[in-house]
Amino acid sequence: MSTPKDRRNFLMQGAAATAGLFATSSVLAQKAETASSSGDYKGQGGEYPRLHPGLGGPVGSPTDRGKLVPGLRQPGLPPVPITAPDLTTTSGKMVDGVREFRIRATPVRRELLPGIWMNAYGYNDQFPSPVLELNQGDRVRIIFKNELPEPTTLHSHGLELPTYMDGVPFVTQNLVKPGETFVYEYDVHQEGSFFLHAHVAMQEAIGMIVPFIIHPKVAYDPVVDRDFVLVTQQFSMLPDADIPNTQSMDWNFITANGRCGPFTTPLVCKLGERVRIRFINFSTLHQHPMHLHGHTYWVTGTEGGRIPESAWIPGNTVILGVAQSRDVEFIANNPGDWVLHCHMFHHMMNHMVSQVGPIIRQMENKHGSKVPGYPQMMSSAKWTPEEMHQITSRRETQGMREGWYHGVHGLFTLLRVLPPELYDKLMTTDDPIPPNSSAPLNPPPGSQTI
Ligand SMILES: [Cu+2]
Repeated sequence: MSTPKDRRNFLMQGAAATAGLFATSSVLAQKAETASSSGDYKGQGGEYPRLHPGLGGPVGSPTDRGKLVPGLRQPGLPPVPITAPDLTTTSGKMVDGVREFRIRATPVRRELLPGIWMNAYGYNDQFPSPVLELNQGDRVRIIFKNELPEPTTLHSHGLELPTYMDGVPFVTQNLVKPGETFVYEYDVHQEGSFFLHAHVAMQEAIGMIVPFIIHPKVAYDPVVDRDFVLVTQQFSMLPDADIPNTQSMDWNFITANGRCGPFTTPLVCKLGERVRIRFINFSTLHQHPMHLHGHTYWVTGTEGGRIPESAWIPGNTVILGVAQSRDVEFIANNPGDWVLHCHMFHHMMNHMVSQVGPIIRQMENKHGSKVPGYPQMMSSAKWTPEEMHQITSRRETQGMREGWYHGVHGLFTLLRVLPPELYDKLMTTDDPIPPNSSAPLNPPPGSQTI
């Protein structure tokens, strides 16, 4: 796991790698014109409202829908470290100039929802794996130990490396048997949102993915203040089972970073920041059109790395094909709690049960309750107070609208865009924050249903 010392070293290396290049960059001059943390952005190419929604400059201009508006972070710093809600991150350890990670393939139990546990495979006893962070240009060494009861390998998806490091059983290497260790080592010249995974279909279907984020030598321009990772997966875990059926062509749980909504932990940022979200889809069968409310983002990267600015696409829904990654960026200039979810309707459920409509209504009448079991009993409406407490007691959810969790299911999480004072109170103190502190932030008079 990443220790504070590891993280400091990682940041220092990044700073050393980038400082010289930044000093000669014309980006610096442009950043100097950036507005302070309050007020609109006024810089080269026009204006953009940082604290409220707005189009910015004309289509095609640098401030068009916030396209090239930088974050509030000072220029010249190394890339901002990854935030992966519900996962850990590590930048490994530098050993004789090589960035070294120790990865163990392990059985793991994961609580997808309060009280609903899945037995799966992961790495370093986590599910999904810790997120690995490294720098473009690193030589990386992955000391990979197999602690599973079956053979496996570790494939580096999309990396341009020597074939004998590619981790494909039989084609490029022998299987790594239980208890054995294999060392993967190669130079990394790419940058972007990559991932490693087992290269055996049944093991992939039971969750074996390692997010592998390669930061560029020079922080991308425009600079972001937040860099989130969300890994999407799907599983078929039928009633009375706690192991996903990896042969199934069906599914009933879809996860973001190993949890289902509303147990997913919200992404939290400050109003006015530039935010990047890196989506990685490691689902067995399905695309996920990931939709963000209240904002327009630009699609800035794929599993192949950064997209040139001229080819960025604006939108609010980006399709993640299986084994694809997509990076999106935007200025979080619309305060409030915004859902971020897959828009395939059956992916907005847990256990294939909608939280609205006839099934739920049936549950609430005395006849429906005579049929216990699947799927009637599978609803947040049936959670115990202790299980509900698991949902509502998390710090990142404090201050949201009361009962918010009834509207968040399946491949669903939230982006919370908070005024700086509320953000600081939430994330840097333990002060109680009453419900309805953030959403709606400013309900216009008469806007409520009567
Ligand atoms: Cu989906």
